[in-house]
Amino acid sequence: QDLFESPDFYGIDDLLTEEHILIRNSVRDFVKKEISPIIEDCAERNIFPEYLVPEFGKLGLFGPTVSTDYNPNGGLDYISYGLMMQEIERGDSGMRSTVSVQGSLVMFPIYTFGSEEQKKKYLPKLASGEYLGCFGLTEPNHGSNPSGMESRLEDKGDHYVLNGAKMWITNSPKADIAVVWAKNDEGRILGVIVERGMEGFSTPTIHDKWSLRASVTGELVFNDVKIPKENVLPGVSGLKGPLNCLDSARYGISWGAIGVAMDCYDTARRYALERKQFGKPIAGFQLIQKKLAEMLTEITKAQLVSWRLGVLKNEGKATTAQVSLAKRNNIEIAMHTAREARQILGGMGITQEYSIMRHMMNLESVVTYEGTHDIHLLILGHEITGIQAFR
Ligand code: TGC
Ligand code: FAD
Repeated sequence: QDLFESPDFYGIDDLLTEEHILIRNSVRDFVKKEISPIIEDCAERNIFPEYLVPEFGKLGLFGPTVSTDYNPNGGLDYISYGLMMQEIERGDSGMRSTVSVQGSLVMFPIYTFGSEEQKKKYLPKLASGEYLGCFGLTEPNHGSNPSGMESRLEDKGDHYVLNGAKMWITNSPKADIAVVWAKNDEGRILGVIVERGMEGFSTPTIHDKWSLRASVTGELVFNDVKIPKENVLPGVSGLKGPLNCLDSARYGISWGAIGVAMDCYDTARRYALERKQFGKPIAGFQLIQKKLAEMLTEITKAQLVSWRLGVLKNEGKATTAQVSLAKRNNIEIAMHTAREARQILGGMGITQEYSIMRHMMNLESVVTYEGTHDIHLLILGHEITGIQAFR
């Protein structure tokens, strides 16, 4: 049963508009009714609840910042988007993965770099959830360093031929389309839209994950796939194409991590008030209070970071390094909160009766994808010193 009560120690709600609160509450309600009741079972059985994809579309979760010209539920700001991610990830990081890949990594590049025909053809179907998309950047030999990618687009005059492989791709086994990044004959990175059914294109599933078990992850394999020239994203070339998309997704993840931390904090607080040892509720012991006080402190700081970053994004001023700080910090505090919350629950903390252990396992992916914890530290180090320490 989902009894969640949201902590709001610094009155962050006062910084939100009525529309923000309405959006936040409708997604919170959806999570309570549609995600919380099924998610432990899906995670245990390693099942992606695919039937929720059109429901996410109806709720307006896909690409909310895309203009209403292509998305009837679009035209919203980045705070609305962040609040959606917070609520969905409170339900499960894998559900937020599905939503943020579709919105930030598939719709965003088509909307930002695509031709008018591409926008009209794909965006409405992605917004409604009729199509599911995925984003192929990482390769078996190139994760943190995508500039080394080996996937190739060979120019054959009226079309390209794509060869190569992508690894660890969220949604890939179920996706109708993939936005894929590969190098052309000049070694320049281009984005192309690959459709399921194209000859030579396959999407094997990656099995046996202990993390994000309710999300589906796979490979993208390209064997001489003929790509029509009209499937190339005309508006960008170079690594800045995919990195631009990542800025949007990483921002959303910074909010999502707050949702996880809130869920763990709230579960631990309620449990500590009910559970008695040595004749009194464990919430009455100083060591438990220290854990809860520190959790609330970190959640409050994280809320302020993401809210301010959202305002900067709305003004078009947010920098990559600011996004890195928020993603890195908020996942770290979510991981710490989850670990401390699990301890407050004692033995019960490792069971499926509570969401904490599932969140803990999920966060191991969240701290790795969209740039690892240490890569974000190096992005900040670069910003601070002007010296690049990646290579
Ligand atoms: P570097 O030399 O720094 O930059 C290359 C070009 O890109 C430009 N640039 C950006 N442009 C827009 N937005 C950004 N955030 C940008 N950052 C850099 C830069 O100006 C340059 O442009 P130009 O015109 O001079 O070519 O690149 P580098 O090769 O040194 O790499 C930098 C580094 C390591 C930070 C970067 O490659 C990186 O972020 N690595 C981490 C890889 C990563 O995050 N992969 C994520 C894969 S997708 C994923 O995980 C989805 S999970 C989804 C889910 O399930 O939720
Ligand atoms: P590596 O890059 O091999 O890194 C291994 C370790 O080395 C890390 O600790 C890293 O921080 C460290 N390291 C690397 N370089 C440096 C350096 N210069 N200095 C110091 N330390 C360094 N990718 C997509 O393109 N699309 C997706 O949809 C997608 N979904 C994913 C879903 C899941 C569940 C997971 C786990 C991953 C997903 N990824 C996706 C891939 C993800 O982005 C990569 O796993 C991530 O970027 C790290 O790459 P890697 O796993 O190859 O690790």
